[in-house]
Formats: sequence, structure tokens, C-alpha cells
Amino acid sequence: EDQRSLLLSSSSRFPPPQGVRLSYGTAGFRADAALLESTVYRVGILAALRSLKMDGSVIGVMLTASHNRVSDNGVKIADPSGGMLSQSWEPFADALANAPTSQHLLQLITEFVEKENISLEGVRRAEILLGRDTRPSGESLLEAAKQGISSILGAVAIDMGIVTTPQLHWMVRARNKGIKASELDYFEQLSSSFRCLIDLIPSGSKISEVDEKLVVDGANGVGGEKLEVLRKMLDGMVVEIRNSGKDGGVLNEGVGADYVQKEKFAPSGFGSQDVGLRCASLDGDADRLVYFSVPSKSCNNIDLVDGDKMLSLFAIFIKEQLNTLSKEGTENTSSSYHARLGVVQTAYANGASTDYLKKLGLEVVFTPTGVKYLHEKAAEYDIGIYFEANGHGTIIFSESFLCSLEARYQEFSSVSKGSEQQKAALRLLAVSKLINQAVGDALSGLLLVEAILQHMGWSIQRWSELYKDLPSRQLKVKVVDRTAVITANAETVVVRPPGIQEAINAETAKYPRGRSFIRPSGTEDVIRVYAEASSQEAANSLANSVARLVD
Ligand code: NG1
Ligand code: ZN
Repeated sequence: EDQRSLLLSSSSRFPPPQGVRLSYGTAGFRADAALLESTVYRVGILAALRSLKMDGSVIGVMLTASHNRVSDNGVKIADPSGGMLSQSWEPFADALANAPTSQHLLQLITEFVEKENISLEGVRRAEILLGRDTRPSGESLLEAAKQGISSILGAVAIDMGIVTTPQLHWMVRARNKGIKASELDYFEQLSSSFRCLIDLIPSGSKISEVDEKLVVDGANGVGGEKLEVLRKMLDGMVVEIRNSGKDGGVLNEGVGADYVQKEKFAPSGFGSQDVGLRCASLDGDADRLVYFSVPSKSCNNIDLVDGDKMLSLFAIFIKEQLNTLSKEGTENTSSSYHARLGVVQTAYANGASTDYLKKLGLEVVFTPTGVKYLHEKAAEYDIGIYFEANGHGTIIFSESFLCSLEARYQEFSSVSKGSEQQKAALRLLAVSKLINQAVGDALSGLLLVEAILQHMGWSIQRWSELYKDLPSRQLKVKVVDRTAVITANAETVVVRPPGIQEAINAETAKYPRGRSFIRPSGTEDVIRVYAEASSQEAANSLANSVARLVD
């Protein structure tokens, strides 16, 4: 009874906006910040219920609209593993957000807790970690989230302040594993595993002085500020941070990983003075990362090193370590060693990257767009590496593999201390600590890239030359109802409306190395068109023809 009246009175203070329908998409709820108070309040309730359902495990609520405009905001939930909210709860999230009145809301909650067997009675505890990016609207939305959480008896909110999205996911994951999970713990784990990888660099590898310096575009968001802290813990790493948000630039405006990857253009503050330098760009909440270099003084075009190439770099390094580990030759160690390494991409992966990875002998699989799908697939391997072309991705290690790796390392330490195999095991263990296994993380990804480039002795140009991207083009077409397009086979084939796929096939067949697909966006009211072909003109022309089929 207390619970009912508490919910009724608190929800009456957060009436939903009129005439908007929100949906929990691949990135949670996202909209103009002014529309979101009621939604965030209700997500607070949802997070508390989720924690109760998971026997009091810690749940995360992150306020961010990532690479979108500064006037937008959004909210998403991190499950106890640190990953995305279980897909089975998304329909409930939609229903909650759109309940027209407090009475409806209460009824929905009552029915749902009954169906899910969540007890709202007796002693219990739910714990929710809150985080937000640098958007000004974050402060009042945070208050709404707290109100939602405290409208469920026994639920407590812990405010982690302004953090990157992956930091919050990392903290949720760490807390549920019983590991210390403050921001300082995050920085310490990253910096110590980075140092471990640097200490293990073979004495032969040496990068030139020119290649020492890294210049980072912080998208005028939270990432630059956090990288600043991390840099202080990493003496010896030469990083210059621009667009940190301190010098008046606007979040995501002409800056950031999304801009750089989609426009293939240098972000604001970068240009002819940077020719040849190794540059990186984070997105607004620092869960995406791309690298680039400015090839010549004459224009602002860039040589983009995207998520596919990061994936390739990580895959090469890990494969090298696994090969070393499985080499025989040291006596007294169990000789056979096999780890299942898998690589996960989406249809947006450049065709040249897929060819390259397959040529390396790697197992490459595809899922629909959205990290929840990629993550789930990658979890089927001992080591799963996944990346979207836009720079969101990570590496995940299975618990059983990490256990055997640890045992293997101990074994080497006693019989062949200092051996190549021991070092390989230690490197893999360090990667598993450096990389954020909860979710794609620009800061941890950046440190891993930096460590591997130093290990290989590679410049960004050498890295970029692993393979040459096929020219590609992305377009979006505004439509009345994007749900009319239904796809299959990891979004590579349109099954509805009938006839479109045949027409796409006919267009694609006109171009050497042509490939094209369409899909409804999960975050905007558009149909996205992707095309690649052997020349830029051909890719543009194919994309345009396919876009006309949608209109
Ligand atoms: P949609 O709008 O569904 O294409 C975009 C990105 C995804 C993912 C989500 C979540 C592209 C083509 N799509 O999804 O990869 O990052 O946003 O932020 O980049
Ligand atoms: Zn982001």
C-alpha cells in the first residue's frame, strides 16, 4: 500500500509529454532533452525493478545522447554484467515510457512485477549507479532518475557524477564481480595493464620520434577530460588533447568520431599543421574511437582508420600471442593449446576488411547493427573481437579461457620464466584487463592501439596500409514509416516490401565489386543506404540509385 501511494504521488510530478511516442532503441531512449524528464524518471523505476529482479545486483543508468546534438539527451540501462539491458525487457521499457497517466503506469508496474515474480514486499535492496555526460540537461534529468529510483522502496541511487558511458558500464560490471569500482580503480586498471604491455615490448621494436606523439580530438565532451587524468598516470606517453570542451567548442559540432567517420573530414581544430601525425577522435560519450591522419597540406581530407582497422590490428596482435602460446619446444608444459578466436562485424564493415580478416585465417561472422547483437555473438568464443565500422567495439574473453590462461602463465613462470610463451600469456592477460569487456570504450581502446603500435613498431601509415578500404557511401532517406522495411541475414537482404531486393541486386550488378544494402535505422526516423564499389564515383552512384528505390 505504501509502495502504491509512493508511486502515485511521485509519478504525478513527472507527467509524460503530449503526443510523443518514445521507443527503447539500440541506444536506449533518445530525444530532445526537453522531452525526457518523465521518461528518465520512469527509467529510474525500471532500473530499480531490474535490480530487484536480479537479486539486488547493481544496475547502471547512463544519461547521454552520445554523438547527437548537445540539445538532445538520452537514457540507457546497463545490466549486471555491464552490458546492455536484456532485450526481453525492452517492450516493458517502451510501455512504461508511454503510459499516459500515473494510474496506467501503476497498473503496468503491478502487472509486470507479477509476471516477472518480483517481490515488492519484505526487506530488499536495489542499487543503481547513475552517470551522465557533459550535457547541461544532465543535471535536471539526473534528479528525475533519482526520483524514479526512490519511488521503489528499498532502492538506492549512487551518483557517479560525470563519466564516460563505458566507465559507468565498467563500474557496474566491476561492482557485481566484487572488484573495487571507483573511477580511480578504473584509471588504475587501465594504466597498469597498459604499462604491462609496454614493458613487454620486444627490444627490437622502435617507433620513430615523429610517431611518438598522438593528437586526440575529444569531441568537446567528457572523453578529453578523462584522458587528461589518464595521461598523468602514464608518464612517457606523448598525447596532445584538443576539443576538450574547455575552450568554448560545442559538443559534437564539427568534431568527434561520428563526424570524422561519416564525413571523412578532419575535425575542427585539426588541419594542415597535423600532416602525417597520428590523430584519434572520440565521440561525445567516449564509447567510440577512430584514428586518422592528414595526408597533405592541400586539403582537409583525411586517411581514416576506422573500427574495421582497429579490429584488424587487435586480431593480428592476439593471433600472434596465441600462436606463440601454442608453439611447442619448452619441455614440461602441456603442449597442445587451442583457443577459439572469433571476429564479429556488421554489414557496414568495409568489404576489404572482411577479405583481409578471412585471409588471415580468422573466423568472421556477421550480426545486425547494434552492439548488443555483436556482443552476444562475440561471447560465444574464448576470445571474441567485435567492432562496428564507426569505431564502437571491444574484445571479450570467456571466464574459462582466462582461467586456463592464468594457469598456463603460472606453469610457464615455474618451468620457463622469461620465455616467449610466458610473455605471450602475460600480454593476453594484460589485454583482458586493459580492454573494457563490458562495452566499447574509446579510452581503453586507444591505450590498446597505442600499445600494439609500439609493440609492432608501426606508424599510423603502416597500420592503415594493412589493406585499402573499398570506396563507400552512406545516405539516409527520410520515410513516413521506416518499419515497412524488414531485413534478414544480418540486414543484408530486404524481405519486405517485396521487389526491392531484386531491384537492389539489379543495380549492384552494374558495378564491379559492388555491394549495397538498406535498413531502417534504430535511432532515427530514416532508412539508411550503404553502397561500396571499386571507385568513389561508382559507390556514390550506386548509393544514389538504391536511395531512389526507397523514396
Ligand atoms: P542506427 O541509427 O540503427 O543506424 C547507429 C549506428 C550504429 C550504433 C547505433 C547506436 C551506423 C550506421 N549506425 O544506429 O552502429 O552505433 O547508432 O548508437 O553507424
Ligand atoms: Zn557514443
